Amino acid sequence: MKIEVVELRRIRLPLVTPFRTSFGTETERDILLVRVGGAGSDGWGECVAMSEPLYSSEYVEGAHAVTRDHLLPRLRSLGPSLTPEEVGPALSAVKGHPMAKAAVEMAVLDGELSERGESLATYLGAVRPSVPSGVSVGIMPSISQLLDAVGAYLDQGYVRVKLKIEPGWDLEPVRAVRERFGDELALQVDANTAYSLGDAPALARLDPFGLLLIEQPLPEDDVAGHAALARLIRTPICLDESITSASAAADAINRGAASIINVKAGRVGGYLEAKRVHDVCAGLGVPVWCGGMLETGLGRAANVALAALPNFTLPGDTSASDRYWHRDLTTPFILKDGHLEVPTGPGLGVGPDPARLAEVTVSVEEIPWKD
Ligand code: NPQ
Ligand code: MG
Repeated sequence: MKIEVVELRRIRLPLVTPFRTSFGTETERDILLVRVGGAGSDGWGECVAMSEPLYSSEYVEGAHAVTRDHLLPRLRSLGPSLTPEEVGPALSAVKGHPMAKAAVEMAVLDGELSERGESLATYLGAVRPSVPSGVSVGIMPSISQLLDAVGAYLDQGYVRVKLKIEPGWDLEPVRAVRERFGDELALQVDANTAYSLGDAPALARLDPFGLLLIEQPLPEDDVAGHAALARLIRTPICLDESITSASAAADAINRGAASIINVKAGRVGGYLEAKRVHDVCAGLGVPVWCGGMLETGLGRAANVALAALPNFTLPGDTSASDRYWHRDLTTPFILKDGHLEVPTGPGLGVGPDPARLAEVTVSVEEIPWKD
């Protein structure tokens, strides 16, 4: 596509309910959006960085600064016309900042594919018209509130439940959910790095509950620890934070640290690398599922397209818009029989509703593009 203007926009969206994980509680999202304007169409990218560096080292102010000061100048040096495939290589000299890079690449993907009239799903290699929806359930003040929340999500049709856990909120919530909703419920847990290898005996107490997986029990950089833990517990280990690229995925799998992989485009630097994670895992016979970072309809659309690839054989954290938002930025994603439809329109297949966008915008920065 030929870029004529780039805009960095910050929006504020309140969550329908506070979301507590082992690393903190979120009540609203402060989101960086990237718009690349071309002759014919706009492309939108959504940066999944949180306001504080608690999930990973990135955070929204840092992502905004690195995008403006280090990523966009390199993108501009590619010349007036560029393809999505050129974005990653052009930004690779900048170390780290995968969420910022992913947002820039997503905007160019949406812009280019919109011009070509091709959907992101088709471009990535989607094989399904809809994807099964799981829901991620935060740490609650009490077991009874947790059971009410899980019951309400099951009534809405979610096909898989993930409980956020931490030391002191693990065995009892899992036991209570199993007792109330039965052994047939597809149930998994996510620790967001809250444990150490010394907690192996406590984590082994989850073994009898038939969990699909335990996600990221140990710190991001502790692949060896996860391999050791995998020999001490029966629940399959799935890695999220540790998987920063396709080669990191292959390494973790080959070292016995993970038998399932969570794929998030923001964590690995973009949807093209996310597809490579999918491909590498498929080659090694390891199933993957699509993670979530409390995205608006823009990021949600891209995640749903990604989740339609063949090796996404487990339901993802691809929840409906109303799991997080009173009103989404785009046409909302709605649960139909526990599934979300994969958009078929050009690019993301959805765009921001102008009135809603204006309502939630906090700042807009236009980046000079032409010389
Ligand atoms: C995970 N996501 O799988 C993340 C964690 C997470 C859906 O569980 C603001 C932005 C708040 C990103 C809270 C889910 C967040 C966030 C949790 C990501 O580990
Ligand atoms: Mg996770």
